[in-house]
Amino acid sequence: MPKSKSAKGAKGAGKKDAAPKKKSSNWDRIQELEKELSSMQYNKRTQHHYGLVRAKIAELKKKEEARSAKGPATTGYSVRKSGDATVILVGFPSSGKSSLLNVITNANSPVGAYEFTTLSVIPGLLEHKGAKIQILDVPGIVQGAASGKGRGREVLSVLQNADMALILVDTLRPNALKVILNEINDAHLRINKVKPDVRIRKKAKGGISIGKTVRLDLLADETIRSVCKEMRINNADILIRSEIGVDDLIDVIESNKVYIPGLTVLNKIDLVDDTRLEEIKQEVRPDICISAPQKINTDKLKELIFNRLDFIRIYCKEVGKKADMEVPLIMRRGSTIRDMCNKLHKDFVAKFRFARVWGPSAKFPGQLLMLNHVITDGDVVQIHLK
Ligand SMILES: Nc1nc2c(ncn2[C@@H]2O[C@H](COP(=O)(O)OP(=O)(O)O)[C@@H](O)[C@H]2O)c(=O)[nH]1
Ligand SMILES: [Mg+2]
Repeated sequence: MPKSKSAKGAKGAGKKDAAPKKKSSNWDRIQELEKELSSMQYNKRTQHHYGLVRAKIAELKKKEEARSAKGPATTGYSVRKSGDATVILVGFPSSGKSSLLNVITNANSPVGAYEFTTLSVIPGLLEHKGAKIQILDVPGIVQGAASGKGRGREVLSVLQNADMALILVDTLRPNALKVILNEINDAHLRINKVKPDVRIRKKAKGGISIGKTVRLDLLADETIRSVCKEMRINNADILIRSEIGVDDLIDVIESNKVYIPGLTVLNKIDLVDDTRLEEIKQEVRPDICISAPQKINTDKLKELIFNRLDFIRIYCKEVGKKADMEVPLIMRRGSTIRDMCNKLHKDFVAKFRFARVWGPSAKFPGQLLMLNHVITDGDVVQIHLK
C-alpha cells in the first residue's frame, strides 16, 4: 500500500463527485475547502494555512456527522462481531468482493456481473490455523458512507469495530484505490499507521504550552496553536513524542480515529497481460495479486490475513490434564494473561490466583506468572483460579 505523506491525507478529496445538490451549507463549505486543499502544496511556508483549512474541514465534518446520525436508524448494518477478529472487505461494486468472500469463507454470497449486487453487509467466516476470522463485505463505503450519504452511521459503526481492512481493487479500475482510501480516511480509520504519540491535557487557563521530544520541521508551534484554537482548545499542555504533521495533530485532537492494519489486494489478474499487470502493480502496490474465481493466490491470501492480524496461538492446559494441542486459543501479539483470561470467561480475572506457563515466554517450564505477563505464540498456559 502506498504510504502517503500524512499531510496529504485529504488530497484528491476535492475531485470527488459532487454530493447531491440538496446538502447543507456546511457541505458546500467542506467541498470548497477541500478543493482549496487539493491545490495546495504542503511545506514549511504553507503548513500554517493548510493546518487551518484542515481544522476547519474537521470541525464542519463533525457537525455534519452529528446531523446525519440524527436520521432514522436502519438495521441493515447491525452485524454481531464474532470470531477472533473482524476484517472488512472494501472495494468498488463488481471488484469481486462476493467472489472472494465465497472462495475464502463459508459465505454463499450472490455473485453478479452487475454493479450493486451486494446490498447489505454480508458476513463470512474464514477458518485458518485455528483462527476464526469474520470477513464483512460492506458495500456502502465507496458510496460516500463517511460523508453521511444515507446509511453513514451504520457503516461507520461496522468499520470502527474492524480489526483490519482488506481493500480490493481490480485490474480494470486500478484508480479505485485512491477513492477507497479517501472514504476509509473519512470513516475515521487509519490504515497501516502508527498512532501518533501525542498527549493533550486540557486545563482551565494558561494558554497552550507545547513540549516536544522530536524535531518537527513541518509543524510550527504557531500552527499547533492556531489549529487547537480552531478546534476549540484554548488551554492545554501538549506533549509530542513522535514526528507528526498537521493531519496527525488533528487526528489526535479529534481522538475518534481507529488505527488498524490493512491489506491491498489486486483482483482479476487473469484479465490483463503481464505488461499491463506490471504497470498496474506500480500504481496500486498491492500486497498480493489474485484471481478470486480462479483461486489464484487465494490460499496465500488467507495466510497473509492471519499474519497481518498479528495472531498468536496459545494452548490451554487444564489442571491435572494434558494440554489441548489441537485447538489453540487465538490471541493478538502483545496479549497478556489478563487478556487471555478475559477471552476465556468473564469471571476469570476476578478469580485469578496465578498461571503456569510452559513454552517460549516462560523462563523455565511451568513458571508461575501473573496477569500482566505477556504471552507469545506457542505458549502452553494453565490458569489457577480461586
Ligand atoms: N475474470 C475474472 N472475473 C472476476 C474475478 N473476480 C470477480 N469476477 C467477476 O466480476 C463480477 C463481479 O463480481 P462480484 O464478486 O459480484 O463483485 P462485487 O460486486 O464486488 O461483490 C462477476 O461477474 C465475477 O464473476 C476475477 O478474478 N477474474
Ligand atoms: Mg457483491
